[in-house]
Formats: sequence, structure tokens, C-alpha cells
Amino acid sequence: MPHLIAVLPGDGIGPEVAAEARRVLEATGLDLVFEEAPVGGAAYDAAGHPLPPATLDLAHRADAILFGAVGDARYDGLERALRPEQAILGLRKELGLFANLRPAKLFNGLEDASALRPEIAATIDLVIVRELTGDVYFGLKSRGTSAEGLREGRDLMRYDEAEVARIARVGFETARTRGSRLCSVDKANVLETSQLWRDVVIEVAADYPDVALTHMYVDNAAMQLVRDPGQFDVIVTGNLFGDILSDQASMCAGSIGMLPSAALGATGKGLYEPIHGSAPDIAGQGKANPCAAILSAAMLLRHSLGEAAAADRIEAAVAAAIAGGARTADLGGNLSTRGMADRILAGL
Ligand code: GGG
Repeated sequence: MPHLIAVLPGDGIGPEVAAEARRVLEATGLDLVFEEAPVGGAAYDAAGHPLPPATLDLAHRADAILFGAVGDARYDGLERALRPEQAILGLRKELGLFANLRPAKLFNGLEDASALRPEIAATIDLVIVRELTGDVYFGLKSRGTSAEGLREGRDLMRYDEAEVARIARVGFETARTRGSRLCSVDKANVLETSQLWRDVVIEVAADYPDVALTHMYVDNAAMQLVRDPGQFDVIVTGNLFGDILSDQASMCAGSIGMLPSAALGATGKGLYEPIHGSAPDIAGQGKANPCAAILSAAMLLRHSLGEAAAADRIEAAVAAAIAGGARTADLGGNLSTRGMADRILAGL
């Protein structure tokens, strides 16, 4: 039986990078079938909703989802439920994809592209485990009026102990596959949710005596990421903190165009996407870096299809292309999206 891959290209540069990731998956020679559906702003334009029933149905039927990017300022005036970003939040919630793995490492040769000094940049090799279906992203939201008569916006930050425990376990398990060091990032000196987070992470740690657990406030973690990223092996953190820290980590690793991600749940199904957004300013120009999407496709093979050898081959081909000097504009070069993917395919 072939594996069904749902391809949801989305908006902006999403279709360009998703097409190259699909091309790389096709080149593996594995028994895969692809079905494509609109999502985000493209789906709103086509069907009046960022996550139409047919797209959600495909996501449910598929073995894995290859996602591009969503978002465009053109939709800013829409009510929140109809904005492109609601598609990715909806997919994560509907499919129970609560754990987001975001590996950040510096590929050999990208020292000069990093925002850090080369000798510091060279030390970055970490995974951020971001909780994905809770926090302010999914807490109660409202608008109102303050006691002083001023307009007020509210996003409830909330976690329950089960949500924290299950993402903590993913953090510990991920650490076990690497250097057995887990840093839990919170803001426990200020936030009630973070105090609960820290309590629960410490309780779960009892099952992982082999993993060295540390705790860090998020503001300190942001500083340490640029001061000494080599100190981190695996970071486990909440939805909002993980979103911000992984964008920061990407610039330490050379470009946001280099960081893939996997959104995983209790089953083998996962959603795989570059951490970057839709970058409308360069959409349709063939300038986008496809590496993050291609590395996401490698994660898809490893985590949803159990094809670790093929995933290794793709990652090695990306590393070889980069080491050989292949560069898109974000990395200081002039290769097109297609040209970069061609260099990677040549090494497969
Ligand atoms: N490929 C990533 C993407 O499309 N990001 C847009 C976005 O709205 N992300 C929200 C999030 O990651 O929580």
C-alpha cells in the first residue's frame, strides 16, 4: 500500500517550497502518493474558509501532511476565525498534534550566515520541543472595556497538568535520543502557568533519572541562546515561548530558511512544515530557500513513515549542497528556489 501524503502548500512562498520538498520526496523512489488541497488564505479565496472541510478530510485520511506556510496581510481585516493562521492552529488541534520538534543546528559552511560570531555559531545543535495545542494560542480570547473605559484585549494563558506532562515526556524522550540533557524553559517567577509547568516537569523527571534536567526563565534562555547556544541539547517549553525562541535559534543557525519542524501527536500521523512563514514580500519570485521544507520532508519520512535511511540521505544531501557552496539569497547567495533544490537532488 502506498503512503498517502497530503500536500497543503498554503500562501506566499508556501507553494514554492512545498513543491521542491515534494520533488525530493518523489526522488526517494518510495511508494508515495500525493494529494494536494488549499489551506490558509488560498483556501479562503477558493472556498471561503482557511481550513475547508475537504482539506481537513484529506488531512485525516493522509499518513502525513506536508505543509508550506500560511498568512498574508491582505486578510488582516477578517474576523480571527477566518484568518489564514487559523488553518494551521485548527489542523494541530483537530489532529491532536501537541508536540512540535524544531531542530536547530548550524550546517558546515554556514558560519558566516549566522547572526553569531562563527566560533559561537558552530556550537549550535539543539532541538526545541514546543507545546503546540495550548497556552495563549488556544486560551479564551475576548475584547472588552477596562475599568477606565479603554478598549481591552484578552488572551488567557492556561495549561493543565496533563498537557504539561505529555509534552514533558516528549522532551525527556527526545533528550534520550541525543545528549540526555533537557532544559525546561518557563517564566515561573511571574506566571502561574509556568509554576504549574515547573512542578509537573519535575514530577515527570522521576521517570527519567538518566536525563539531566535544568530550568531556565524564558528571558534568560533568549539571552543564553545567543551568548552560548552550545549549552543546550533539548529545550522543552510552551507554545508562545517555543514559537519565539525557535525563530531566534534559526538566525543563530544561519537563516529561518534552514529550520524544519514536525508536529506530532499520539499516533504516527504528523504535520511537517518549515518554521518560516509565507514571506509575501518574496512570493512568486523563486527566491525562497527550500531547505527548511526539504528538511521537513526528511522529518516526515523519519517520524511518520519509519523511513530513517531515506531521511538520512536527504539530510546528507542538504548538508553536501550547503558544504559545496549552494546558497539562496537569505544565505548570501543567488541560487533560485528551484536551483537550490536541484543541487540537493543532485546529491541524493
Ligand atoms: N510554516 C509556518 C507558518 O506558516 N507559520 C505561520 C503561522 O501562523 N504560524 C503560527 C505558529 O506556528 O504557531
